[in-house]
Amino acid sequence: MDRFDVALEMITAAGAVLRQCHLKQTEIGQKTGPQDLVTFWDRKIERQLRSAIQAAFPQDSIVGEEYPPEESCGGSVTWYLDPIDGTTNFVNQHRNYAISVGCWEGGTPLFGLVLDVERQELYWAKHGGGAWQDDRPLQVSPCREIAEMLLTTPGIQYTFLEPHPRQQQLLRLAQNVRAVRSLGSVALELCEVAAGRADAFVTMRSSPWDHNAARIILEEAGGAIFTMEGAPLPLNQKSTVLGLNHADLKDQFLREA
Ligand code: 2AM
Ligand code: CA
Repeated sequence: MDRFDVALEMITAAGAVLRQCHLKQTEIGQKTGPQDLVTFWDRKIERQLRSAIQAAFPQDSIVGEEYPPEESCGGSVTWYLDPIDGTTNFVNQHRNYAISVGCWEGGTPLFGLVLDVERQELYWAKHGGGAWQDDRPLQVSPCREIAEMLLTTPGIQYTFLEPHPRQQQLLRLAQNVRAVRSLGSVALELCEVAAGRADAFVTMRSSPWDHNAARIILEEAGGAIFTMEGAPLPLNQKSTVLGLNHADLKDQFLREA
């Protein structure tokens, strides 16, 4: 099996485990406080994903949310894993959460998979092969007018309500778009832009495991992704994120935001 097939098999198996699990209160823990949760299942699923990769490709590096990075044993391929993207949704709703698996060779994307676990919908892209939701091709929206755009953000509190250097500009942008929506998952919301159901995405907080799979899907669907400074999105650092249905909108967006 090649890396994509291993990824597909392991994400499908992990999704089945999460759909069937019954989360107990004793399995929910806080990382830095009540707004920052981790569960037994985040860790269990990440261990399961890591084992599958290590068994098939022991030379690869692994960067996941819940465990320290696994250094490369000579290989140039890195996997970025988020066992549950949208842990708060997993805890509060048991829906609107994803498993995110991105695979890169150095700075070159290989493929990304984002599984909407409860809807059993798989978003995926191979570099140069277009973006897909299951067997349907994805295409970003053609919308170019900010006033007609649907803006999606996973974190209303830290993106719009907490003070930061771009807060006033982001508030103005939020007033100027058609509507603002929040699902609570970086990976699923970037896939919403890829699918043309949202036009733009912003967050002041994202980590490599949150966005390194979905960014491949967004770009393969015709979209573009940057930091909120308009710079290329880094691969290995936490960052702000601006996701767009078209790269040409960047300057207009950064003027407004
Ligand atoms: P997570 O569920 O894997 O933690 C909603 O807050 C979205 O932002 C989720 O995708 C969440 O990922 C992500 N996120 C990234 N960094 C965050 C942070 N520091 N605080 C809260 N959410 C964060
Ligand atoms: Ca997570």
